[in-house]
Amino acid sequence: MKLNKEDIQEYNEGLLEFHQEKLAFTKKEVTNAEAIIQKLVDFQIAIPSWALGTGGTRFGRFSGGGEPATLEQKIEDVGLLHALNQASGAISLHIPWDIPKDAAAIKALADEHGLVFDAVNSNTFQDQADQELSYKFGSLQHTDPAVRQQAVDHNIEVIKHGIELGSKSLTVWLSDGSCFPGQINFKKAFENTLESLQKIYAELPEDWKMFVEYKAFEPNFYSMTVGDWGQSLLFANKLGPKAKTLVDLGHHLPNANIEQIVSLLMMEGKLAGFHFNDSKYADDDLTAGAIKPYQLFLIFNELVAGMDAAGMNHAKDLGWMIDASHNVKDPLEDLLQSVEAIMLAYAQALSVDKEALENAREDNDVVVAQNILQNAFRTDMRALVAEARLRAGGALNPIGFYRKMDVRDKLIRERGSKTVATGL
Ligand SMILES: [Mn+2]
Repeated sequence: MKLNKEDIQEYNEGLLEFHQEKLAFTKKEVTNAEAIIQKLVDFQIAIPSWALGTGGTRFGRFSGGGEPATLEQKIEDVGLLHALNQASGAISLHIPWDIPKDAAAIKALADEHGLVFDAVNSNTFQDQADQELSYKFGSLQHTDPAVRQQAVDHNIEVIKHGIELGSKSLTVWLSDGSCFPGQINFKKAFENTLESLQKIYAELPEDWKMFVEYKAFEPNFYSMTVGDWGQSLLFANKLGPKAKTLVDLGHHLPNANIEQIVSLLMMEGKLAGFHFNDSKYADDDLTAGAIKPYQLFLIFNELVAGMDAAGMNHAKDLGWMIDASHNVKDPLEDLLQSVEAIMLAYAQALSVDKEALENAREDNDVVVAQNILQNAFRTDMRALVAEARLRAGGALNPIGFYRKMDVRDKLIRERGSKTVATGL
């Protein structure tokens, strides 16, 4: 299904007066409000093709129905999100869950919804039905060169799909590691992985990047071969300029200072981009900003500072994607909440007086430095984010409109209550 622009406009008119009052108040408080609104209009966050269905845990999965069963339906769902918020204009495909059989037709459909293709993602963390050799003991790190080659070939195939769709990056997340002390030789596992990654890197087109994503634990529980940003950066530095480190917010040990990691990766020109989600305990994959919104803001504060210092385009030069799972919510509503939280944190970071902050730091005025950040975080930016959506043609209240139009019920009627989207 598709949303009608006129319906969105009519809905917005009913909310306009109150919105404009709020906006006028925020503009009094935030001196660079217009510049922030423009940056928000430009900012797009990719939606992964695996996040459109209900997620689950090893204890079960409770589908809400109407899930997209095909790649075409997944593109339609991202199209719905983009029509609502005008900030989800990209989709990130996971191979082999979403192999485009007719790339030209898929590209045309995406184009119809105003979507482009973000990073393509390979999968060597599970065995596929038609797969010859098993990844039970790793893929790119495997002791058997034939398994490593199979995993390399898969990644090269993913690059080829990406080229057909206009993607510009390959994200490699490996579950490689070990579950017990003594199981693997750490050095050999690293060297095998590096050699495998080098073979994949050699196949990247000139204007492509390789995103090396790290994760502290799970599914391996003793060691992960790309376990933290140090290991990822080591690989990225050895591989070359096209390889960079991808930060997934849920992939750290508890209480890691992610904003500091971001700052240093940017200093090195090695930050690839982000996978947004939130967590309380581990890789919980909850809605961005649901648990630690202040951390999300502090990360954006470093991102904006680092991007500005390097003269980067906020919207284009780093990869922005949501990587979350929705166990108890409508996936589309959850994704709308995540995008809103990311936009709010970004807007708050854009409002920070960088010069005043740097002066306070130089003077060791701890109180002023802390206040500058906390004041920005405590400023209500919802009207600016809504205004950006309004100017771009989206809904003032995306979830409100989604519910008013009974979108989920319509999807259930269209697709049935038993469809299952491929994914996690
Ligand atoms: Mn991720």
